Amino acid sequence: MILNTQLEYKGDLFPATIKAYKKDVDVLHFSTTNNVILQLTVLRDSVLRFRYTTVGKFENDFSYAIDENASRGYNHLEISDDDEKYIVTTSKLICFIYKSDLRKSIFDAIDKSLICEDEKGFHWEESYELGGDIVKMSKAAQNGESYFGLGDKPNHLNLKGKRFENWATDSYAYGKDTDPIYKAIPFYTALHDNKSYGIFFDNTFKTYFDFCHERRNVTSFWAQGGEMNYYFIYGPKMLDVVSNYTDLTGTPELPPLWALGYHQCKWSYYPESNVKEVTSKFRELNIPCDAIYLDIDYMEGFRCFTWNKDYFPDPKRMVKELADDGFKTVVIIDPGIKIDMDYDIFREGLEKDYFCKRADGPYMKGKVWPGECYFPDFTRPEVRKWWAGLFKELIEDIGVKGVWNDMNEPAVMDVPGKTFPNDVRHDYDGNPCSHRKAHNIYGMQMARATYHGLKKFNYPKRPFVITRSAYSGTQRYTSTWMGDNLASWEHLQIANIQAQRLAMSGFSFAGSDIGGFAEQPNGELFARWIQLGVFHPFCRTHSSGDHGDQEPWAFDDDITNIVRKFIEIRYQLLPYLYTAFHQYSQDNVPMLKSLVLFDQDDSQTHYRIDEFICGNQLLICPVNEPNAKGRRMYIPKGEWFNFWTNELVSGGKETWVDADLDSMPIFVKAGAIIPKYPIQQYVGEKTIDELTLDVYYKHGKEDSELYEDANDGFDYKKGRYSLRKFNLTGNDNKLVIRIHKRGKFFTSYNTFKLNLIGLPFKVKSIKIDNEYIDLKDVKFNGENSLVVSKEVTNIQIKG
Ligand code: MIG
Repeated sequence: MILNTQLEYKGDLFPATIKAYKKDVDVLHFSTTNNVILQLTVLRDSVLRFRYTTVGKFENDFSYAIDENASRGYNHLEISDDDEKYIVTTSKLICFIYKSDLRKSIFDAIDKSLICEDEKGFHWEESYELGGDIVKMSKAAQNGESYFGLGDKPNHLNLKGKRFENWATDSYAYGKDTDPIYKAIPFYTALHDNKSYGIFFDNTFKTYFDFCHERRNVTSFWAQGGEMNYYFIYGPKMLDVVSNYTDLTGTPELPPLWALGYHQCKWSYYPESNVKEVTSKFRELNIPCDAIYLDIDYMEGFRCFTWNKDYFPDPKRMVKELADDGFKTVVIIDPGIKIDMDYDIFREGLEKDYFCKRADGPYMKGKVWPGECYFPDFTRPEVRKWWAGLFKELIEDIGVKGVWNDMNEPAVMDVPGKTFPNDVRHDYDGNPCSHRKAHNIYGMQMARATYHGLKKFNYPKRPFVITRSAYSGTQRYTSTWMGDNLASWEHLQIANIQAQRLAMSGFSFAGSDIGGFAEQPNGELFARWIQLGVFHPFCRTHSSGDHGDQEPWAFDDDITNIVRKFIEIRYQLLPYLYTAFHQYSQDNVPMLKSLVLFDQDDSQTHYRIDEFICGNQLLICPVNEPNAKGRRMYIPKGEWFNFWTNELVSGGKETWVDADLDSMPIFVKAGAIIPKYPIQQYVGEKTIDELTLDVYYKHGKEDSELYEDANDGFDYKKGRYSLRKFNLTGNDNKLVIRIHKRGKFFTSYNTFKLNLIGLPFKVKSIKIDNEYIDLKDVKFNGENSLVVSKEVTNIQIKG
């Protein structure tokens, strides 16, 4: 019913003709006769930002996602026009902006091919109910186009044919295709004609993405409010698209190395004796483990920053004893603060007015674990500062090493929508708004505040934070997990997809609850899940615990042995994983690469979901089915060595790979040099006095890297790191390795032990930095191994 006092519903509205154009260095403004302005910013030759207003004036330009250190600058920018259009040219892109309707077409500047084109382009609907616009964008889908990304969607890796929603949601026991779940990461990459581009729609309201679902030839995205504000990122390599997005939204600093170890968690380990029983068992059974988690029951009535003294009479002593045994203690902290006048944190929050309020003034009251709670407005800088300060005792005094932020979607029990009502007010860093706009970044701002607290009080050591909810950019502050999954074979597959998808969405430091959170896996499923989990950047077993135990020894001895074997492989690969983390942190390279990201030119890879590359050179494929003795998988093009047998296989085809329960398909790229540590029960248990390098022969060239530093602390930022680049070149009777070192860090070891794998010739001479070495010093016991000084720069092996 439309009353005459109401505004007239106008349906979709469109920009009219461009009437004015203005250039301000790298920012171009196109204004239409109906008050629409398109602001086009040329951030880089391959990155354009498009921002629209429908009221002739832009609001304050503010984003939680964009990293203040994002690189900016182009090599070439030229603007011209003809009767029909404006033409913006950079060294990578050509963008047409049509004068009649503001639509755009974007081309590759080199071969002039069409990359992405507006269909209706920008349009909008006025939101009479809430004010502002429902902003929309539609693009013509290109021939054979595929779509990837969007964070944590538990769906097929290739998003084509589907519609998604971004609204952070607590999703206990979600299933395949449940949408949305915990995170909102409105970034996707598209791929057609071997060229890839990405779109990051930086809008924190509820957003939607439709990939040829509503209309087969159209891709569209829209939001319930805010601005049409998106970044167009061109590759043409998908890896460059992902890296550029990651550069825009940031990467984390290096985590302490122990955070890449194995973590054990359960809801809940208590009292202290139970915690100790678990940690002692790891040491007794020689299963490496670096972190132990305390879930909500460690608190006094679920009050954040308190301890239940019946269960944990002396937390400082316990944390110290655990630390002496190599365990880092991580504790959960939720956002809800219990309404309780005898609880100092509640009183302080109330007095200082730090809690979220409803539109008309009352506090936002919601029920969570502690009962009725108020919730800090983490979108206010002074509240974040206060929150960070609350960690002083926990970290500085008690010695807790990591904090786990849960329920920060934010989750509220027993209410429709399971979150705050839309009218709740937020500061949004001085841009006051309702929960409609702040919902998707609430968890991010909580994790950010937590990170700053840990960074401050754990200094000079590095902080470790893990969050459940996230928006684009959250990866700068914290690691993440996929929330409450389920102990099923299907969920093992989902976990694999989610970790890959998060990595291609800028968020590499992620892992699933190994074995499944809800319900209980059998030993076989747990073993298969561990096998996958040890190749995820974050590796933690967690379970709700109400369906039985889920520690490595909770099944039978065979399973325990398999679990140990794979966790040991992870500990051996720590320098490899750490190097991958460094490449992520420093160069924006995702730590996991789906095959499509690894080789987009091979169309076989576009629909593969199980196989992925961990780091740059390990090809992993989990076994997702019960009773399997192996599986079929796709080996990407190139030459690969079977990790177990060192057998060489040529890729570009599907093949059967044997993998009994104590094995899984793992391949190493030919030419790779894989650094390995000895097995340790926890990071730092042993002084590393020799580093192993597994050198895989290749006919041709391959580059590898090894990054090392003190494994904690911030000295690496002052140049105290060591980065070695290995260039390997092989032919029929020769293998040459050149090593180049950078950085001022001195490793604890002086020698490398090289294992030469797959040499097609018998070694006749070895020359190291121009000196021939006596072959008697080389062990040839089926495996060629050779010890060299870590300072060597050139190794020549001849047959
Ligand atoms: O309402 O803290 O996803 O990892 O163990 C459940 C208890 C709250 C949900 C988390 C889960 C955690 C659990 N939490």
